[in-house]
Amino acid sequence: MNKKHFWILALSFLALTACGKKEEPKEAAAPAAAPAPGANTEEKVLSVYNWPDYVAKDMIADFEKETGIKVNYQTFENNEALHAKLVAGNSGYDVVVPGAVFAKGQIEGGLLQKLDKSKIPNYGNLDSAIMAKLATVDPGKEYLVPWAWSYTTVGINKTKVMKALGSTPMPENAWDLVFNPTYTAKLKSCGIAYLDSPTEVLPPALHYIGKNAYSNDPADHKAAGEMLAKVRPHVRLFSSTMIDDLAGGKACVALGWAGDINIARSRAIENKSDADIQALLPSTGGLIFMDNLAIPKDAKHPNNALTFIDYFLRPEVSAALTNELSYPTANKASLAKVKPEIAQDKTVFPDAGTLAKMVAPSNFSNAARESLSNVYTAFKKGK
Ligand code: N2P
Repeated sequence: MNKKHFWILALSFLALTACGKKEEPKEAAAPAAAPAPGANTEEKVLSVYNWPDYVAKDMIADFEKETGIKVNYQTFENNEALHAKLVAGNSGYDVVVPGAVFAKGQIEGGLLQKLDKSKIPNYGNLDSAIMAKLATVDPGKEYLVPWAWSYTTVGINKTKVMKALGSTPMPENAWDLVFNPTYTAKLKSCGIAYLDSPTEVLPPALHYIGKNAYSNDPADHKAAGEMLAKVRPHVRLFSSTMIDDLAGGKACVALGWAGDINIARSRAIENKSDADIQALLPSTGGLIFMDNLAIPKDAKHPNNALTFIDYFLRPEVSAALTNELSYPTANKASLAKVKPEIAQDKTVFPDAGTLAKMVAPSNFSNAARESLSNVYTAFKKGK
């Protein structure tokens, strides 16, 4: 079975399980037993570095209360920013959350440390099909525990988009809304926002022009850059605050993450705005991503980090992330605790047919990342 199909199968299994919510959850592994006295002599502090809007509201406070470990929680905006910190070393972080697209190189580059699974009793709650697939990024499954996954796609404020398009019907392929000048020229008026990093924008652009989304070939990157140059004048924002930009009306179209687009949707509803925000499922497929908990090589508090990772793997803790922020996790034991309206939302847990069309996560070579970065910088500058 090729790479893509293995991922799809693993994720569709999860999606199906999430929908069949009838029976009571089988009792999952009991919460971690406290380590034997003296086992963890680290100072009771932990530095966590995660993406924004990616943690359930009470998780950190509950963890601190229960364990007495004080958490210093900080956020980064893209994989490139996290990677730069890891490469520089002495980041001070004990837990980081790299995307699979960067994690392979970070493991190979010696930037992460092996996880002592004897200190993660809840490890068994992970979905073995997804873990088997993650082994292509993390051979031996020694370094990563998945945090959450979703896919990069197009999000819209439907009312505004319909108005801006006028007599032009919605395209069959939603990627046209951000990459085809016929549409972007019209949507410019209500605001197009892109994610802001080479490895977020170039893979969908490559996919759109019919190339491998994770091509290492500079000629492909150049071709994607040429396509992007045509829509550059129509792009209003390179956003690291996509939730607010969509919910607050700065943008009517986003090249963004489905999870964040769904958060924007909920936020607009809470704010009683009339914005009808939707994550679309492009006919040619979105791009699946998976972000993973990992411990930097030089972390000062690896045992506290393992306690945190194990805490996250409790079914109810993982489920809170899915329920509050509409991001699925790889915690199979959490699925029975996912609210039915989330479990049944096809933009959160796409059905098997939709997943089958999506692009599986992969990674770039170091040389490719440099070429992507050059193409991206030129794209952003050009106007
Ligand atoms: C932030 C989610 C980040 C996911 N809300 C992108 N890898």
